[in-house]
Amino acid sequence: MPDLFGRLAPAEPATEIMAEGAMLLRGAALPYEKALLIALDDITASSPFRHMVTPGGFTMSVAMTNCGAAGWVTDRTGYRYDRTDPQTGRPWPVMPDCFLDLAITAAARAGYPDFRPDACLINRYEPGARLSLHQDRNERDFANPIVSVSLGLPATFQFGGLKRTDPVQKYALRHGDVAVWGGPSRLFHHGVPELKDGIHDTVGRMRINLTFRGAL
Ligand code: MD6
Ligand code: FE
Repeated sequence: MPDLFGRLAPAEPATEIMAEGAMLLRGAALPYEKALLIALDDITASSPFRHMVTPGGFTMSVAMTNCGAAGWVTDRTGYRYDRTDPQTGRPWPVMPDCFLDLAITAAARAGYPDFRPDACLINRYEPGARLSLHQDRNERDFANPIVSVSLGLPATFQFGGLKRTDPVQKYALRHGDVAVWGGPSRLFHHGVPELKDGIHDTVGRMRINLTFRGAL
């Protein structure tokens, strides 16, 4: 039924295909926004955001924490998934139901109905923070997609190919957007250039990214 202005409400938010197996579900996290931000406060109270060090000795500009059975960590010895938070010595906080529900629903909409994440890496970008072009390849089974949720300030997402030198496409990721990533593009290179300064109404002066994985 068209509204007063003749507009038809979409049954589901718009989707864009980024590559074979990779989809952008615009606004798919908006119904979960409040629940996600409340749950995030609980997680960071137990396992705070921290700037990890790469095997090469560089401190990352993106601050990270995790929830779920395993968390992604890096230090001088390498990248890995760890069942305990090395900073607290305790298991990572349990994955909240609203995180799980969003990840499973989004994956199913993108064609991955069997996805059950056991890890969620949480990235916090403050203005100037960036993540250089990389592949996500520390997970055990690449049959699992990755579900990536953007909250807060907008960012540019660079999306390349299997080779580091493949041409890169750019997508604007906004508050509530969800990218789902798997199949033939599971190992494509991707990155986030320097976050521009700004203030988001509900999230403030930062961008939060939740990436759900089947790690173990
Ligand atoms: C980010 N995301 O959006 C960083 N990885 O802040 C990632 O590195 C990423 O968005 C794998 C799949 C989707 C992603
Ligand atoms: Fe990644």
